[in-house]
Amino acid sequence: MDAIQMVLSRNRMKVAFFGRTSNGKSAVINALLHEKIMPSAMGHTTSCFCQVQANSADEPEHVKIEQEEEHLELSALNELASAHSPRALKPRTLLHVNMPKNRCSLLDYDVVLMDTPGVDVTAQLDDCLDSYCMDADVFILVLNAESTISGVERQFFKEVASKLSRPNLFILNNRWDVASSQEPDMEQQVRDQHMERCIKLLIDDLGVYSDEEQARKRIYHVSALEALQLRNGSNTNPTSQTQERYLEFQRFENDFSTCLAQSALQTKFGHHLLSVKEVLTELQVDLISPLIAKVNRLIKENVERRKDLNVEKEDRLSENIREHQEFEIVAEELNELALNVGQRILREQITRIIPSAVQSFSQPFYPQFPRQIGHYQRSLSAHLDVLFADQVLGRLSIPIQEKLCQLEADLLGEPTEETLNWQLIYHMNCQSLMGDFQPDIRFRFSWGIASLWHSLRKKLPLPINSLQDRKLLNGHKETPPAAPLMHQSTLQMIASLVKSDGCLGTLLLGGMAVRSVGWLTILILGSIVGSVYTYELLSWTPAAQERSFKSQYSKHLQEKLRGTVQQTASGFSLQMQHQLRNIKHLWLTEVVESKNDFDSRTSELTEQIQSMEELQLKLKKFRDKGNLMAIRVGEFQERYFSINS
Ligand SMILES: Nc1nc2c(ncn2[C@@H]2O[C@H](COP(=O)(O)OP(=O)(O)OP(=O)(O)O)[C@@H](O)[C@H]2O)c(=O)[nH]1
Ligand SMILES: [Mg+2]
Repeated sequence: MDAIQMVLSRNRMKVAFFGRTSNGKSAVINALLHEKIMPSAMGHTTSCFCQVQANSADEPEHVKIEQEEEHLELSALNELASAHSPRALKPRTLLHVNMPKNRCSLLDYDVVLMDTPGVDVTAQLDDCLDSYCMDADVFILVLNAESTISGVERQFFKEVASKLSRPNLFILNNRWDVASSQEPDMEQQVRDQHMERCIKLLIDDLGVYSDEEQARKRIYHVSALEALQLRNGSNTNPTSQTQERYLEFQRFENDFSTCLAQSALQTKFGHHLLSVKEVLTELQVDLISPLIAKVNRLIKENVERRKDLNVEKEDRLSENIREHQEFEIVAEELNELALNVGQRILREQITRIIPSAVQSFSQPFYPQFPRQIGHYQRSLSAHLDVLFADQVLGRLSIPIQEKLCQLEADLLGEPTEETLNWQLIYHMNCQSLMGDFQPDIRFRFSWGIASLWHSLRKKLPLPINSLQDRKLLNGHKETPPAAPLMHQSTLQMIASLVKSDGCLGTLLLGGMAVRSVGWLTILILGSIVGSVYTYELLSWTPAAQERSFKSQYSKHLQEKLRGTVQQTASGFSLQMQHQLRNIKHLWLTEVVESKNDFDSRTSELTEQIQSMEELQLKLKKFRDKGNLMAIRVGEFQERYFSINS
């Protein structure tokens, strides 16, 4: 009972007492309560259905008529429930008798005792029986041992048995004290007769038991009156027969309590037990097992995903190594391009483009105005600057940029804005290179001594002091030449002859010639020279002077540029390498980002796998607990429910 009380949610167990009038139903209840609570007297006494139950802790004992709010004193019970009282309630009424729990241990177990009017009265009250009594867990038939079981009682319980399948039924042959004392010699025979009839009722008429032994255990010969007297202290000196009957009453009380407990287990706890088993099965089949399977599948999927990710990472690493090797090859090619092609372009500019570009340069040339020549030179320089820049851009910068774009596209997917806009920086600035240019466009007779001297002077290093600090035609000042290295005395003599611009020198040389070849020869030669001189003088037009200027300009510029080819090409290479470094930096950043992304995805997957494994472990523990609980429930069921079955 304690166990049931702990487990059940205080659902009350009902015990209904039936029997003919004056058989002692109310007396039995009073004996169970250890005091005379219910009206009990000779003749028809209990006038209505009386439900004795424990009240809530803070409520005083009281009686209450069903459907009414008023709480009446317990003493009103005798007036309301006794058919002998003028205020007796009608048989259909239900009266609640609320007692403190501590008045009777049975009430403390939330048992409701239903006292009823005699079956000779209640037989007519089918509807009341149905609503007040048919939900009882235990039925107690109180017979009068002085007589035998009546047809009314038999009929009544047949109806009960037809409405309930195998009701828990106890039969009390009450008033055994009176019955056994009337015919002491016949006691055993009477007892056997009662027993036989009751067994027949239980097995044959009602069919609640199939086994005679089982039926026999539910039949008692008691004296409720004696039991009450012993319990309330009014009989302090019981006879051995009284004690014997009291022992049987106690046996009934004990069996009835056990049955009540069993009934409680079956009707109340049994339902919970089934629910528990059902819930455990559902949990196992519909929730835990599918969850474990699902978590298993997720773990496997994530482990596969992590494996794939690692393979992908390894592939990406190999790809990066290959990309790096390709990068180095392309970098080498580009370096080659910048240096070698750069040099070739620059050399082509010097040898081929400068002469043709200078010659094709077209702008009015006014040799008579030195300032105009300077302006002409600046324009020509600017023209060449643009031409050279275009050459470098078209033949070197664009191919290099295309290769850089391709490289970037291969490494990064697409070229960056910076590389798309990249080009070699190349400023020629011919004007500053030609800062020391000294054009000489004065007329010189090709056969003249001065001209020959000029030709010779170019081949021989001579001091030209007289030319120092002379203002040049292009507006520049002539810079002093390098010091002579050899033949100074001889060459200085010849130089002094031609320094007078051919006049004195010509006379001297002419005198020397007359003396050696004769006048006629000289005259002929003079005519020829004169004709040639005249022709050349007339041919020395501004256009011829421009051509001479351009030729000198070209040669000078070529000389200047030859020394810068290597350095300029190295500059191209440096610019290209700078851009390469930028591309490499971007690529490395992407490689690091990609690696970090792989690492973070891998660790994310690892975390997910770990948490799923933890969940799986918990689920398995939960499943094991469920299994253990199912085993315990099974054991419990076997232990407590197999008694009745
Ligand atoms: N000697 C003796 N008298 C008993 C015993 N049980 C009950 N009585 C008396 O029998 C009379 C009737 O008892 P009740 O308890 O009122 O009987 P009941 O079955 O409740 O009767 P109704 O309420 O009318 O249906 C009372 O005077 C009791 O004192 C018993 O075991 N021995
Ligand atoms: Mg009664």
